[in-house]
Amino acid sequence: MPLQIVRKDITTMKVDAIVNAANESLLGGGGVDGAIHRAAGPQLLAECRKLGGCRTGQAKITGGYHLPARYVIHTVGPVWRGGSHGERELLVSAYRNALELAVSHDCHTVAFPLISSGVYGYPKEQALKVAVETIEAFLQKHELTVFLVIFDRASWAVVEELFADIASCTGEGHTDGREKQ
Ligand code: AR6
Repeated sequence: MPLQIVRKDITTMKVDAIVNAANESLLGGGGVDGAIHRAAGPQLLAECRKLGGCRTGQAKITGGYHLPARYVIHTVGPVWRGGSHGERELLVSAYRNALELAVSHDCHTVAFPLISSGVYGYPKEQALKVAVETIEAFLQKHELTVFLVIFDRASWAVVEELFADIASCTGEGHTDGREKQ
């Protein structure tokens, strides 16, 4: 199952790497970033301090410390500024660079949150489409299992709307039907 969309808290995912939707400082924040730092413990922030930040669309990797995941891949999605400021390209780049880092660290299972769709304001439906398209394209060329982890009710409603035609939708999580093609 190369891409699965599931409704969970990403900090509980038992995968090789979880991806953090961070900011350029890499020094923590709210949303999924705050949840990951809380669950990983203070050693994560100590390692992040040594990384010198991360530009939007780029990605950096650290240990997972107290998380079940071995690694945290920190990437920075774009702030939504109306859609004509290169937001899509930057979001594609954030997913792609995180996936490349996962492969170069021999990860076989990776979990992503819906990057930029919270505090950074990227419209949820568009954020979901970019995530699915970019991950699917990457999986054409790489052996990897990817989970797209949806947390909040509003995002899950968008998933159900966009993928309503998929029979395997259970309400707990479902498989992106594209793999059946
Ligand atoms: N597991 C999975 N997804 C989660 C979790 C969780 N535990 N918690 C929240 N989400 P956001 P952004 C979802 O705001 O938009 C931070 O302060 C959330 O429902 O975390 O990329 C950073 O430091 C939403 O769908 O990230 C940056 O400053 C998605 O994760 C800024 O926010 C992304 O929401 C980044 O903003």
